[in-house]
Amino acid sequence: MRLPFKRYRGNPIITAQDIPYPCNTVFNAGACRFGDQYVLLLRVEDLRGISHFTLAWSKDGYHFQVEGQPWITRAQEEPFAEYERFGIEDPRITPLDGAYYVAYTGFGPAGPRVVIGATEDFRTFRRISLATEVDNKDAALFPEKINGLYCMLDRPGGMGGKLGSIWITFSPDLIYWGRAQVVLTPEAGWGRAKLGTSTPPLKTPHGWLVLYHGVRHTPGGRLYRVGAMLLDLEQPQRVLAYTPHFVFGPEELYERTGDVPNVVFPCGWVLEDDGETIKMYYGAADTCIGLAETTLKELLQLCIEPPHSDWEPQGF
Ligand code: BMA
Repeated sequence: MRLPFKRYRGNPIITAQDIPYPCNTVFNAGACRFGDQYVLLLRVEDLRGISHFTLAWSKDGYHFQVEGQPWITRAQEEPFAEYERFGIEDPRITPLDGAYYVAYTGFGPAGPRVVIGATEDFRTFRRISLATEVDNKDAALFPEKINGLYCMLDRPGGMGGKLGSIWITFSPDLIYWGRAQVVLTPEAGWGRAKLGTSTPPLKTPHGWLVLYHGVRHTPGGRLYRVGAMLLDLEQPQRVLAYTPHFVFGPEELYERTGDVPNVVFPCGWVLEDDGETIKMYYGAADTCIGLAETTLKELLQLCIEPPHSDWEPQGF
């Protein structure tokens, strides 16, 4: 089977050399369109090993100009400061009601938890809530309210070697979250150890399309790959179909080697104006950023299996 994503020939599109100040690595970026520009919210890890977010801008989605200094750094104000002391990681951007919401991982002494903030202009950023308790990451908001509630995918549990599943939770105000339900759990094979949402849900006539990552523990370390799932438009806790096999995995040298080898980790994607072409931005080996493209049609065609069926892998 041919996997649907084509890597950009100029990969990696952003490396630590492109950051105009000293840093260790740049990876796992949120992505969206803003006006006539593509925006990446880069996770930059500084030389202390603590991550912050820096903006990068592009007219064509391939060539990015990185801003001269960090945009969002660890919170100074409580209650956020306590939970971001070890840094902020893996932002997912969701345009919603005229604002751009960012769900990210706040990392502190008590563990990782999900933080939500927002911007209207990519200049000022306000933190809204500590949306989950600790031991939770990989969160992304849906781009509209469903049945009057904000909806968010997240991944409670999954730390310290525990199996991790994708969950959904609901809120009237982005602060109080509840009615949580499990969405997708690990199965045998490529996502045996953990699953987590990768990209914010994209609305299609067939359902909410979401990329998710699956982790497999191997004797050589953890292997991070990507699958796709389709959620019901009205009841987004329902998985209509998914790709039981991965659709993207580490192949190239910059994905195979780096601070954490064998990792591809998308946090953002952009649907082009043609309504078909998708640009997926992903962290490679926790060291740099790659871009791969596909079409909506190809991804939807691969989401054919109801989850947890007796699908037998072929050709793997
Ligand atoms: C996950 C997250 C990501 C990271 C990945 C691979 O748990 O922490 O930020 O890219 O591990 O190291």
